[in-house]
Amino acid sequence: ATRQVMSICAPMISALPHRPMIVAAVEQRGRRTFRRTLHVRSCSVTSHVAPLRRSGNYHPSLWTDKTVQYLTSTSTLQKEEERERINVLKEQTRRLIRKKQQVAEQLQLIDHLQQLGLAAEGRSACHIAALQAPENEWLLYLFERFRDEKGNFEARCENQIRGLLSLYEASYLEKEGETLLKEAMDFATEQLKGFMEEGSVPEAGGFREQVAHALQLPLNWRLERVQHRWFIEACRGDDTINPLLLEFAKLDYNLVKDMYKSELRELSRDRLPENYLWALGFTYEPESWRCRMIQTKIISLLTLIDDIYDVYGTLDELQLFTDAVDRWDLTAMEKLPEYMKLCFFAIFNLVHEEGYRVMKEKGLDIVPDLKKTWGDQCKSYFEEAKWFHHDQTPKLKEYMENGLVSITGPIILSHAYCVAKDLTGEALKNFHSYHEITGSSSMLFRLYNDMGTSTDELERGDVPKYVQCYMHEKGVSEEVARREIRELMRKYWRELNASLSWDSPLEEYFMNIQVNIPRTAQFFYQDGDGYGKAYEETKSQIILLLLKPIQI
Ligand code: 0FV
Ligand code: MN
Ligand code: MN
Ligand code: MN
Ligand code: MN
Repeated sequence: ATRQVMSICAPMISALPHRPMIVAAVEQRGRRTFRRTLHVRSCSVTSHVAPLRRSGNYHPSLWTDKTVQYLTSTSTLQKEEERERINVLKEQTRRLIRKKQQVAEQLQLIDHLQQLGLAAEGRSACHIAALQAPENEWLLYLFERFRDEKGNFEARCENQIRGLLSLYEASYLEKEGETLLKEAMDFATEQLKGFMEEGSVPEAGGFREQVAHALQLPLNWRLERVQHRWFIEACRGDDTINPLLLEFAKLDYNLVKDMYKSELRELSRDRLPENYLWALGFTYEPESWRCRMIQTKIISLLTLIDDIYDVYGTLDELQLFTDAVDRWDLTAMEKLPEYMKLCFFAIFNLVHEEGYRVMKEKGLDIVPDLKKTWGDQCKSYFEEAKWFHHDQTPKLKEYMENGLVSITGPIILSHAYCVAKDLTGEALKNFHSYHEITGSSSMLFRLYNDMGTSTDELERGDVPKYVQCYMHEKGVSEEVARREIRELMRKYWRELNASLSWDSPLEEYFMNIQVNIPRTAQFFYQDGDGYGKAYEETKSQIILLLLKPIQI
């Protein structure tokens, strides 16, 4: 049976040699079996002349199924002890929060909890009105204080620099039209850079390193879980952080990591730590495990399907596949080329399996929404394939309308929404109203991806991406295009920040995913294609986030 499945999948495998394979039945292939697969294919090709296939030439998988299966967790006994200790620390943290009366102190505490990966603790333990004030009054207050002293930083005490650092981070929550925040951003950036250059930021407690890290990239743009790990390590000697919190954070981090490992082991037929890292970027909270599981699966499928549309499929085949998914027509499967059948089946099963579960647990039918989003996804891929095969460069507007779907933002958000723990009938009915306000998140995802991947994509033969469409339409150089696109991304960030404040039973969970999509994209694409080329930063972060515990 395996042989049969392998021969069915063979064309798919040979076209996409180094992209992840999702189909459960396909066994793990090392390089050797891989060659055998190719051989199987060449023996089983039917009479007609096979079309000339292009290849994506991605590198081989870095993580074998064995590695994933042998991921070990802490022993149960030790885990029990750690849980007990965590409970004590949790109680002490709560007391700490209650004790701090000054808003400034509370804010600092909340900030530490967030950066240490204990945000849930901060949220459930207290509700600080100041944090929820839409005008960010506390921030303006902070800024005013600096403004009064502008040009008068003689003292340069560490506290002032810390204040500036908070101002800098907070200013990235700006929305369109908040000129004061923009001023605050420029001011704080300039001041902090100046202090760094003249060496007046103290080394002690890793403070200098913290400032350099912040200047490199603001907190609001960072992948949360990666930042937690970094922060826990970076603040070891930092005496402004309560040692209780630090101990709590380390124990909690390691325990939650064990949970991630068991999720990964369960998914391992898809064997893709990289995809899991995307899902973890979208939502890291232990209670969102259901979302991580389904995201990892759909990302595996989407990556494969994207490559079929980008590289492997002929336009006729793609038309068939698009129609089949659009109509959810199982009988259309007969007409699909062999290599597409399993793929179609996998989508079909995934959607119905999840639909079955949600109906059983909540009596709600999520299947129509999921079907629609898969249909839209394939149609957007198909649009790009047509541009490519007809050698067309779309108008920017046209490219983007399509591109913010093809990048998978909406499909990811739809699945996140539908599997939400707190999904209600009311929320499901309102699903469509959320769709529109998620635009800036998907837009940023597309732009981060295009900025990071389009050079390689063009080389291997792909549709012109935003950078190229921009150069074409505006008649500017690549350098200018990239500079202006970076500005545009700032605008979408402001738009995204502004959209994060509507009411819904899902509010917090869904909002977080929306903002985590561009953060995760920024992480993967900051130095080029960190997904296609996953052996550097991506690999070392997988090791830190999923394999290597924090030294207590
Ligand atoms: C597609 O990248 C791809 F593999 C992504 C976005 C990583 C997997 C993550 C998700 C599906 C969330 P590629 O640059 O090939 O995408 P485009 O749309 O440019 O072909
Ligand atoms: Mn692609
Ligand atoms: Mn594509
Ligand atoms: Mn791309
Ligand atoms: Mn591509």
